[in-house]
Amino acid sequence: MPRLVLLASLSVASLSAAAITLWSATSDTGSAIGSEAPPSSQLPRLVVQTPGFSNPRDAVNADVLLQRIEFSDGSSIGSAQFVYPTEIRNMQYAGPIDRFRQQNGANASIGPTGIAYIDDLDGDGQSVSAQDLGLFADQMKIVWGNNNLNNRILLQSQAGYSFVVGLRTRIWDSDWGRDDRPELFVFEDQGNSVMTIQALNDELVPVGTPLEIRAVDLVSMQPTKTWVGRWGQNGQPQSGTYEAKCCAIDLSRLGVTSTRYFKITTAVSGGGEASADLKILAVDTSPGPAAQTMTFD
Ligand SMILES: [Ca+2]
Ligand SMILES: [Ca+2]
Ligand SMILES: [Ca+2]
Ligand SMILES: [Ca+2]
Repeated sequence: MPRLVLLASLSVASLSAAAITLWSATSDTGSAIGSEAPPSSQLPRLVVQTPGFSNPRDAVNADVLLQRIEFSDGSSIGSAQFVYPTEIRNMQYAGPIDRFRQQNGANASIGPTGIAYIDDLDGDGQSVSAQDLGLFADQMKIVWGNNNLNNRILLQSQAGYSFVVGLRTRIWDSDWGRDDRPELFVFEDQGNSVMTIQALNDELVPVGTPLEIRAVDLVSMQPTKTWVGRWGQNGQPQSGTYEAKCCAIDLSRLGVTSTRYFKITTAVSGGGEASADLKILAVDTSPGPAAQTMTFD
């Protein structure tokens, strides 16, 4: 309809030029899409259970459990095989107090319940000390060490943060090239935040290529949408829900074939909001390096 309105306002003499302009604009759009890498928004099926709640939106004060990841090739991996983070290092946060916390449903059975602000952990809630940073990193290992998507960290500030994540074991890409069996799963409330992931070697030196995850990369989970809880600044549950969205990353997008350590940074620059509310886990379903290099023996 907009095109018809535009054409009607033009003289007959300019019609063909206008038509060419419209055609080339359409063509440019088409070629831009065609030359892009495959969309990063394709997710495997992420099977979530909410014990005791038939409607998953009612479970946001309880457990929201990721039970299984089903890949497009028909394989699947259960929660017992998830590779959780077991180290959080180099925690950086220079934002305001009462804005950065761990969170879980008040009635959850998996993970520590309630909320805990980073600034409070040293007993002095007026500032964020080096001790706070270390204690929060310790708590993150617990919060991120389970399959309850309701148990996560949450930031209500544009100040941003950064830290290094160490997985329990090294994970290997399922295929050295780009493939649709991702290894890293990033969950974020509402999918409206920007962050950068940079793979590191075992000496924590950057390797590969930094990957920016934008809001458009964080998409609704399937086969069903998943919801997590909201809490007010006073620590009380709020009505309503946040949708938990996900970005699934093939290791090739980080420019590596395996990784154990990676750095997460949220920065205000880049046009998105920095306040990522996060949970991250990994899977390792590859045959492993020995099998992949066997033909060279
Ligand atoms: Ca403090
Ligand atoms: Ca892969
Ligand atoms: Ca790959
Ligand atoms: Ca968010």
